[in-house]
Order: sequence, then C-alpha cells, then structure tokens
Amino acid sequence: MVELLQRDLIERKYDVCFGHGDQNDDGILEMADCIALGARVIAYLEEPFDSPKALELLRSFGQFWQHLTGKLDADHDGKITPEEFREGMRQAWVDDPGGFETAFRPAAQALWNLCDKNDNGTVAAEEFARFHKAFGTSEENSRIAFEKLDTNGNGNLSVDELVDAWKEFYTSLDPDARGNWLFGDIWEKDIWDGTKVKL
Ligand SMILES: [Ca+2]
Ligand SMILES: [Ca+2]
Ligand SMILES: [Ca+2]
Ligand SMILES: [Ca+2]
Repeated sequence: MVELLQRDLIERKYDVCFGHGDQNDDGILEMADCIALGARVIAYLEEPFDSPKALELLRSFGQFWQHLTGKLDADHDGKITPEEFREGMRQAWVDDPGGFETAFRPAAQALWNLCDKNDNGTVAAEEFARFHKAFGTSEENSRIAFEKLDTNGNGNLSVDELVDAWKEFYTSLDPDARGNWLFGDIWEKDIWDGTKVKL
C-alpha cells in the first residue's frame, strides 16, 4: 500500500465510497443514488425485491442516508458533494461511534445477510464477487479483497467478519486494518479524477 497519512487514508476510502454511491455519475450524491445502489445489490444477488432481506436492505440504506444527511446537509436540498461527503462520513461514523451502531451497522448487517444466500453465516467467494460487481469493483480487486479478508483460506468469509471489515473500512484510521482491503487495492494515486472515482 502507498504510504498514506491518516487523513488521506480515510478520505481515500470515502472517495471510493462516493464512487460506489454516485450511481448516475453526476458528481452529487442523493437519496436516489443510495437506493439505486441497494437495488443493484438485490438484483446482482438475484434476491426477490419483496423478500424480507431485500426490504431490510432498502430500509437500512434509507436510514443510513437520513442519518448522514441529517449531519451535513445544512441547506436541506438533499444533495451531497464529494467534499461534504468526506466531512460528513467522518462526523457521522468516526466522531460518533454510537451513530455507526444505530445507522450504519444495520446496513452492513442487512447487506451481508443478503449475500449469505443459504443463511449459514458465511459468504462464499462467488457471492462476494456479486456484491462487488454491484458496487462497480473490478474482478481483479474483488479477488484481492477476498484473499486479504479470508485469513484462514477456507474460501468463505463469515458474516460477522464482514460486518467488522465494513466497520474498519468506513471508520478506521489504522493503515494496517484488514478491512481497508474490502474493495481490493484502492491505493493507486490516480483513483480520483476530480469529480468521481475510477474504480
Ligand atoms: Ca448522483
Ligand atoms: Ca446540500
Ligand atoms: Ca452462505
Ligand atoms: Ca475464511
């Protein structure tokens, strides 16, 4: 990994997150982007849209969005720029761990529960790859992420481990946190083109 200051590390991760969220590529995040991302996950995992898992995913993504915009959308126009997003994500989850527990962990839990198609508490490589495809992650980065996270090399990631990795990705300032690798090797210098992330 390229040497990154703590601030650069977390901003890089939030830029990647912004790239995941900005589904219509207009450089602004809105609730519709957030819901579209949730819908992509549901579609790529071939989950019925009216299943309990799908509804919980959409509900929790909506809750995530409400919490985040409540923190930073001062003019209440429902739009978030990349700069506002970096600041808001940090305030909402790093500076307020309780906020993470109530409004972000449920989204992670819902997402990994949905990826765990057979409800055995683990996500297989193939399911993990579908999640990544929905988020726009390349096959190469998906493979790298799986290898980094599957520490015991058994070809499965536990839902609990994935929720922990999620928390590390979105809140940890530690360059050695394993969860930093949730979306593969995102440490290339040219990932940000000024308005959006090249995933
Ligand atoms: Ca957008
Ligand atoms: Ca605004
Ligand atoms: Ca499973
Ligand atoms: Ca494993």
